[in-house]
Amino acid sequence: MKPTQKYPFDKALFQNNVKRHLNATYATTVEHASTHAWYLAMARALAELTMFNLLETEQDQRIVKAKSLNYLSLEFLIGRLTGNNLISLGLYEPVAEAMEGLGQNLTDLLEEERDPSLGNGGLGRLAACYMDSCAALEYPTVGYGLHYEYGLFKQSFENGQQKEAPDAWQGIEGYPWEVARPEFKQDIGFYGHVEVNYVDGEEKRHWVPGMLIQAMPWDLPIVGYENDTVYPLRLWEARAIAPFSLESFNNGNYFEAQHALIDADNITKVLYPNDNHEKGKTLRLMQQYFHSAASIRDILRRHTNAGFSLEELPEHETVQLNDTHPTIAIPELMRIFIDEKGLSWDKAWSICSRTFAYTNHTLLPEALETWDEGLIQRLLPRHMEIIYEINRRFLLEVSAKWPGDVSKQQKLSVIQEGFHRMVRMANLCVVGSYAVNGVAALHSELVKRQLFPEFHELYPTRLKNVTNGITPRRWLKYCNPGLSDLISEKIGDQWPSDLAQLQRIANYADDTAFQKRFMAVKKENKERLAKWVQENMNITLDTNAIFDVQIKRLHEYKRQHLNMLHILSLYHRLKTDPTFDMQPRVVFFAAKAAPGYYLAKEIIFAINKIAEKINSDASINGKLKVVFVPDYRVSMAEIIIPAADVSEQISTAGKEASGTGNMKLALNGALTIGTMDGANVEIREEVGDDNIYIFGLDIDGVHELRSHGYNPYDFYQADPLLKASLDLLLGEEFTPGEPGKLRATYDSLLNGGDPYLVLADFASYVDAQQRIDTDYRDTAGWAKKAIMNTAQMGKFSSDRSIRDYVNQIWKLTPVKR
Ligand code: 26Q
Repeated sequence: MKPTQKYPFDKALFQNNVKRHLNATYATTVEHASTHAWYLAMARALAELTMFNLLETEQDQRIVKAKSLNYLSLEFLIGRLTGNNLISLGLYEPVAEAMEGLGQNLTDLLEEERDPSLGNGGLGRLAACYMDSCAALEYPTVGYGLHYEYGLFKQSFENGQQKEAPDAWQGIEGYPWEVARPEFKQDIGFYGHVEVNYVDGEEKRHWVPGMLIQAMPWDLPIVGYENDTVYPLRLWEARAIAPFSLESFNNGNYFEAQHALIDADNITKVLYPNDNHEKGKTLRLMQQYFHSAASIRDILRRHTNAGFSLEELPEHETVQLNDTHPTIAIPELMRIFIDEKGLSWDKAWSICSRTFAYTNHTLLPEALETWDEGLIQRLLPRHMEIIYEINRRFLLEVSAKWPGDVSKQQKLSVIQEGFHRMVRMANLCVVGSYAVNGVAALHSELVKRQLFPEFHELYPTRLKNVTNGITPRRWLKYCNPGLSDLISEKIGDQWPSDLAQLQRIANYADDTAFQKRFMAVKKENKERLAKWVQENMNITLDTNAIFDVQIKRLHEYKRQHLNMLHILSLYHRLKTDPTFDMQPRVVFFAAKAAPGYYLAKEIIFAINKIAEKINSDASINGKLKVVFVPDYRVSMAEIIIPAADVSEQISTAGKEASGTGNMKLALNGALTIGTMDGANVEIREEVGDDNIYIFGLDIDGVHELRSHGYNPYDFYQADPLLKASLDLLLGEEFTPGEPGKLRATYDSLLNGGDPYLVLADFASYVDAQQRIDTDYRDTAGWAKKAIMNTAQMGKFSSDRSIRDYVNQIWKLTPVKR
C-alpha cells in the first residue's frame, strides 16, 4: 500500500499531531487517555491532512472553472469515515504502525467510531457511494445535505419488539472528521408574504419572509482513492437567529414570528425515519426548503465568485436531485433569478431547465411526494406563485400536444385537483429537469411505461437509465481484506479503481486450490460474524451452515415475511417428517422498521419470537438457527456481507427500483436468491443462470395474476406446506401462554388480500431454496458459483454508474490533481 500524498507521510510528525490533539483538543494525556480519546485524536490528525487537500481542491482554479456536479440529497449514509479514508489515503499500514508506536491497536481504535447514520437506507447509501466515485474519478463535485443532530434511530429489541432510541452520532466531543465553514453561512427565510411594486409600469413581486433561520455549513472530506483529491460533503445545520433581528422581519406578525422562533433549530434536529413512504409534515417541508435554499445560494456564490454570468450557469454547474426531496430548489432558483436578479421569466426558465436533473428511486404510489397546496402557500408564498406559473405554461404545452384532452391535463398537471389540492413534486421535477433517470434497466422501463408515459411522449429524450452501483473500495477492499488480498495476489491490485478486471478471476473458478482458498476466506469471515453474534447476542453458530442473509429496511414489498414463511416450512418439516434432511442453515435478518409502520414492527416481532423458539429447541438439533441482528447500520453491513453464502433479494416483481445490497453481497461471493426485479435482472445477465436462483412471478406474471383477481386463499387451500407454515402463526407455538400474538402477519396475508403476493410466490421460493440446499453440499460446485459472482460484478461499480451519469447527463470532464 503506497501513500500517494503529495506531502509524504511523516510518522514522527503524525504521532506528535495525535498527541497534540490528545492534549489540546481532548484535554487528556498520553498516560490517562481512553481508547476513545486516542481514536478521536488520531481521527482529528487525519482529518487535518485531508483538510489541506480539501482547501487546495477548493482553490484550484482548474476545478473552480470546470463544470461541477452538485449532488443534492436529504440523506448521505456515509458510514464510518476513518478506516475507509485511511485506505483512500494509502495510509492504512503506516498509520497502524504509527499508532502501534504509541501503544495503540488500529483495529480497536476504528471500532470506537460511531456510524454517522444520516440516511435511511438505499437512497442515502447510494449518495455516499457516488461521492466516493466522483472523488475517485476526479469529477469536480460538491455534495449538499443536512447536518441532522440525530441520525436514524438506534434500534433495540425488548421482548422481541423494536424499541427506538435517539442517535446522537457526534458524541459529546463532536465528530472529528467535520469542520465548520462559518464564512459560508447564510440566512434562510420562511413564511411572510409577497409584496408587489411597479417599476416603470412593470409589476415586480418579491417575498418578505416572516422569519429567518441561519444555515451553518459543516464540511466532511470525501477522499479520492489514492489521488490527493478531496471534495466537500457540505451539511447544513439550522440555528436560531437572535430574536432582535427577527423583530425587524416579523412586520407586526408577532404570533407567526413567535411560532417560527420555536421551530428554528428544530429544523435539522432529526432525520425523518420513513423509507419509501412520504408523510406530509410541515417540519419535513421546512427541512427540504432549508436544504435547497442554502445549497442553491452556495452554488450561485461559487459560480459568481468564479467570474461567470448567470446565463453561463448550465455550462458550469449541474444540480442532481436525489429523488424529489430537493424539488423546491427549482422554484427557488427561479425566484432568485426573477425577483432578486431581475431576469425575465423566459431567460430564468431557460437557465433553470438546463441546470437540474432528477433521479427517481421508486414507483410505489405511497412514496411519491405530494404537498398540500395550502401548506406551501403559508410557508413559501412566493414559491407557490412560481409553481402555478410553471404549471400554467406547462399545461399550454400539454394542450398544444393533445388539443382538447382534459384528462391528459389532469394527469400531467403539477397540481392535483380535488378537495385538498396537492402539489405533485415528481411532475414538477420532470417539467423542470433536462434529464430524468431510473436506477436500474427494468425500473427505468417502468418509469417510461407506467409512471410517466405521457411525459415520455412529450419529451422523448428526457427519460434515461443509470443502473445503480456501489463503491468497491468500501464494499470489498475495506470490508473484506481477506478476499481483497487473495484477488490482488491473482490479478494485481488495480481492481479497486477498475472493477471490470475482476473478470480475470473467472479463470480460476475451476481451479481447486483457488476454490479452497476462496472458501477459506469465506469461512474466516463467517467466523468473524459468528464471534460477533456470540459476544453480542449469546447465540452459538455453526460456521459450516449456510449463512443466508436478508439485510435491508423492513417493508412489506421486500417480503421479509416470505423468508419467515420459508423458515416456518423448514421448522414444520423438521418437526413432523423424520425423513426430512437439510443442510444446516443460519438465517440472518437485519432491518429497521419505520416507527409508525405497524405491520413492519409486527413482522420483526414475529421473526424474533420464532427465532427464540427455534434457537433453543433441542429437537431441531442445530440444523436451523435464526438471528435477527439489532440496529442494522453501515458498520454492521461491513461484517455481515463478507460472511454471506446466500443473498435474499425477494421483492415482489416491479416493486424494488434497484437494490444495492444485492450488488454488495454478490461482489463478496454470495449467491442471490431473487425475483426478476430491480437490478437482480442485470445481476442475472452478468453471472448467468447457473450462478443465481431466480424464482417467482415476473412483472408480466404479476400483472396477469392481478388481472384475474388474486385470491390468497386459493394458494393457502391448495398447498399443504404453505397452510401448515401459516397456521403456525395462529397458535402459541412461539408465544407460549399467549396464543394468537403473531396473527397480524397471517391476517394481512389472508384477510388483508396479500398485497405483495407472498402466497403466490411461496411454492416457487421454497423450491429455489431446496435447490440451494442441494447445491451447497457440492462444495466445489458452490465455490465455483461464488467465485463467478465475485468475478462478474464489475458492472456494478459506482465508478461505472458515475461515468454513465457523466456521459449521458452531466457532461463533466475530470480534473486530475
Ligand atoms: C419522503 C418524504 C417524507 C419523508 C421521507 C421520505 C423518504 C425518505 C427516504 C422517501 C423515500 C426514502 C428512501 C427511498 C429509498 O431508499 N429508495 C431506494 O433507493 C435505492 C437507491 O436507488 C434503490 O436501490 C432501492 O430499490 C429503493 O427502494
